[in-house]
Amino acid sequence: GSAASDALAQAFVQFALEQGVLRFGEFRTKAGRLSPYFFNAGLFCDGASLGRLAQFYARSLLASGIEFDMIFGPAYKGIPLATAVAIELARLGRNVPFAYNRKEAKDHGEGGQLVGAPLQGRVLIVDDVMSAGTAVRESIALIESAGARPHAVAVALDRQEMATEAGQDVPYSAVQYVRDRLGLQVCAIARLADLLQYLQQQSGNEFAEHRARVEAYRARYGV
Ligand code: OMP
Repeated sequence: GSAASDALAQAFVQFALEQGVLRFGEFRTKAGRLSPYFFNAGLFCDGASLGRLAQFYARSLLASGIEFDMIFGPAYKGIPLATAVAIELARLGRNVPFAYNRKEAKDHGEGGQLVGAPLQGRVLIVDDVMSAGTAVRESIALIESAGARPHAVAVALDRQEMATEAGQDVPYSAVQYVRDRLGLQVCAIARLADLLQYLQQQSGNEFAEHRARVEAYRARYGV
């Protein structure tokens, strides 16, 4: 990335660590991998930190030059993220429609699975993390079945690890798959490489240990 996006990524890693959203330990990922780090966007759980998170998304989106007509937030965690990003973009003078889905279709009242603006045009998916790529594929299918065009994806963290196809690891990441095979544009505030760069620049044994574990994880699952 550019110097500006590198600086933004480093500031974001620091912010996520300070907020306790990015943690070290032993975590089981959705794809069943034992990870020495985990990013839990649900822990941006007050107004100020969610607002700052939205600023990071908006800045990295604007820097990416990605164009889009509306925002989609996949249930559950994508909903507050998409909402906060839409508010931040409007504050910056770019008011765009947004929508989100329910996990369970409603059979009364307005009915249906989608809430908010009608899904149309070039849709930007706003979500938390891309690992093996299951979550983003669900969003893409949902947008296509509504007759709209999945055009881009914005995530806070690209874990830069092998995607899975039918439960098998494949030698490319979910981001690479979505970008190169599906033709969507992808914007990540930070990537695993940015986390490692951050850890390299910290002194002290605590970070050295985390760094060694994260390096080992990348050697096993990284791309
Ligand atoms: P994939 O569907 O494999 O791309 O994983 C993405 C999802 O995994 C996210 O939407 C989260 O639900 C969860 N996740 C995190 O939130 N943070 C992480 O650091 C790692 C994961 C994960 O399970 O891979």
